[in-house]
Amino acid sequence: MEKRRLAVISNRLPIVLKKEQRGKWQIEPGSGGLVTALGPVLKNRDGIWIGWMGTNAEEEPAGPLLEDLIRRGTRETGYSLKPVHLTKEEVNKYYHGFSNEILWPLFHDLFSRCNFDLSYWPFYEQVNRKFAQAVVSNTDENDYVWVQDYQLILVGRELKRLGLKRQTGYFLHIPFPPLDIFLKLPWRFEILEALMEYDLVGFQTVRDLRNFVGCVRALFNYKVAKEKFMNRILRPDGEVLVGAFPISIDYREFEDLARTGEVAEMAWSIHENLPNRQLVLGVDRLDYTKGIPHRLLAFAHALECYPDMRRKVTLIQVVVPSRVDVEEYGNLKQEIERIVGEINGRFTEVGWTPIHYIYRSLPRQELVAYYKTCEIALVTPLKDGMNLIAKEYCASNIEEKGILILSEFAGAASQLHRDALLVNPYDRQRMADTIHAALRMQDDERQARMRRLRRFIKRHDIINWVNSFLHAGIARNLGDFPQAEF
Ligand code: GDG
Repeated sequence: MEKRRLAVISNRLPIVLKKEQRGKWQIEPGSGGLVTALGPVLKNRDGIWIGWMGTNAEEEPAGPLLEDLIRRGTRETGYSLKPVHLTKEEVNKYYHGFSNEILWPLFHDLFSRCNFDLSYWPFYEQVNRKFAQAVVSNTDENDYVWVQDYQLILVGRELKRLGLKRQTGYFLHIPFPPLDIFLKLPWRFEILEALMEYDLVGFQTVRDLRNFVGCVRALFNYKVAKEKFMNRILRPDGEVLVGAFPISIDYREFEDLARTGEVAEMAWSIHENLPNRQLVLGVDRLDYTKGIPHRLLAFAHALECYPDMRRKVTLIQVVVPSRVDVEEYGNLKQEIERIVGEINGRFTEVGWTPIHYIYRSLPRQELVAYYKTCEIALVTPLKDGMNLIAKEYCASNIEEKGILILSEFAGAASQLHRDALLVNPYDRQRMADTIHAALRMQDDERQARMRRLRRFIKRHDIINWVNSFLHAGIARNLGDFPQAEF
């Protein structure tokens, strides 16, 4: 593949700007799979990352200090960081508003949670234009521009409106909804048209890809040429390639961490403090798409239907604070805590509490210790683009005794369906039955399933994902890309 400079455009930069207690500004490196995966590629290609710093322009440190912090970030990451500054109103209407009150719920099939406030759209356009302007100022026409996620759908369109010629790719991290749901979006033509302004559009799964193609056919009646691994949408003034590129994790990082002495010690101490029982793990960002109340109620139903589980099973539910200043999320937190309280109040006996509830972000090592030691992972979102927890659990489960119970509505199910136990998160009875069956599964079956899951994820890791996308985007064919046949 030819070596082109890469520009990644995402809502957030891979560094976080923080004000310490004494008023001094600091930068901290961002975490997560995308940062880990793209870091080496960006370094190797003299790349740049354009994004928002997560602060309101009105509150940011003064110009020279900010520039100094950015320079430090650039030195530390090894590639250029280019911040986009947003005002408080822009953050409210583009990010909290259009992105998180309209696109997020709609694309997760939760139409009734959408707030189609008319004042959001102009800000969504305005901020996407700002990002496009940052691309104009920081790239040249030999660069490959890779835009990430639902907050920035219009960047490709805005680049064209600014008269800019760039080869562009776009990846959607969340699901793409089916036609009957997408049709409800008041800006459905604009959003679909804007997606077709990129040269390559990637989705998490073939199901998302099919939904998108279905919408294009219904709303635009464009011809779609099928190829082995991708589709080509033929517009009157050009074509766009669309494909499925299931995202993954840095497998090696999780496996290596799970093998360290510190993690082994933490894992041992978790089980030591909860003796003679199997541990079931749930880890989620606080979000209504993750199905946390449904899962807790299914666990309670299992305790009700299968009394042999009592005293022998504990559910550890980690909820990571997210979007905490949004009322809806505050309400969800209260609902979760009420349900946990009720279940514990109802079933707790001396020496046994059925649910251990943790509401904070865990250090990576501790998270991996839970992944390594818990016998079952319950990953049951109502809908999810992929769900990385499912893959991280397998990568960290080095003793290969764990069982993954996975929602059929997580993108990960499209890859892991053979060896995970699939459930419908709305079906409380089947969830309860599956938890009970998992607890009784023999060691050799557990091991065979987990071994296959681990082997698959190891082969299809995040590096493979980056390479596949760039190969398709830059070389404009998928060659031997192995993951998404349709
Ligand atoms: C979007 C899509 C898609 C979680 N708790 C802790 C912690 N985490 C980290 C995990 C994992 C990440 O957060 C969560 O990733 P998910 O994939 O589950 O979910 P979203 O944040 O909703 O991400 C999703 C993803 O984009 C990628 O395309 O899979 O479908 O919604 O990496 O490790 N990390 C630490 N402590 C915690 O307590 N350190």
